[in-house]
Amino acid sequence: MLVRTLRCGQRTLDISRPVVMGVVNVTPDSFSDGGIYYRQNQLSIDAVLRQAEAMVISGAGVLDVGGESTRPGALTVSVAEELDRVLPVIEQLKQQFDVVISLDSSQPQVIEAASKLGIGLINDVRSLTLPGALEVAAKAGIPVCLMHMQGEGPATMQLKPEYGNVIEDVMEFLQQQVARCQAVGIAADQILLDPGFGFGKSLGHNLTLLNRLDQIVALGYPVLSGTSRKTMVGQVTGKDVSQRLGGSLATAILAAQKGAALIRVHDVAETVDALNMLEAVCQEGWEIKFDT
Ligand code: 8Y7
Repeated sequence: MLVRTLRCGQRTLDISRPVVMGVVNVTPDSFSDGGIYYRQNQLSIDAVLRQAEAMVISGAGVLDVGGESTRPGALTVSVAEELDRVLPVIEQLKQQFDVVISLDSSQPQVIEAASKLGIGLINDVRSLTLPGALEVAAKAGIPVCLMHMQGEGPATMQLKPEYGNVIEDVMEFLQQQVARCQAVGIAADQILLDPGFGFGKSLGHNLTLLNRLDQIVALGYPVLSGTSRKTMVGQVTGKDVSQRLGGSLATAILAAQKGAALIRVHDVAETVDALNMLEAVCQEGWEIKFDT
């Protein structure tokens, strides 16, 4: 099998099979986990580290640390606050765990500070469009995940999503972002793409994008898929955010089958099991290997 790898700073990620990225939200107001690390508005780094450890033991290859809630309608947070939230957590995660640490941020100052702490991936839902973000990302020399979002940001993106052809529009946007990255010297093998499920998209848009994810994969860059516990899962299953595991696992499997390289999830252990099951069934030569 062709081994595909992603150079993430000092670490190299084997992406010849889908890698699970565990979500580490350092926000008091995340929609999906509701600020589980906060007690009376005080961040508990211990609680974050325990959760991260469980994710690593369960098989996460990447931990995605974010200090800005990007749920629909979320309020903005100051750069100082974001730095305060994420830097101590990144520092500890780097020390304690042998996985790639990804930074979920759009702010150039946060990206710059975190890259000095040795993060291995920049995950920006705004595709490095804030002034200065592209330049600090290029300087960091680590992979960047470019995500599609329609609208100005989480505050307004869900008001009225509209597309000519959602696949074509998303692919065109992503290719424009690739060109911007290459113009500042970011190598092609350091770029990941993401259709941005839930970011300025109706249910129909999200379902179409998942169904046709292979077309985005065919652009030739590793694709990150993030559907875990999202509204699209709630809309189909009729379930509240705490009851979306089954629906989320189905979307993870679909994304993996269509070629996604990274699957961003809250429920790492369950997703790893589901992906291992998928791999066992799809593996070439399994008939021989498991013949009795
Ligand atoms: C995504 C993401 C979120 C996603 C990438 C949530 C930070 C909302 N979603 N990053 N971030 N892709 N690359 O529900 O889909 O987790 S936050």
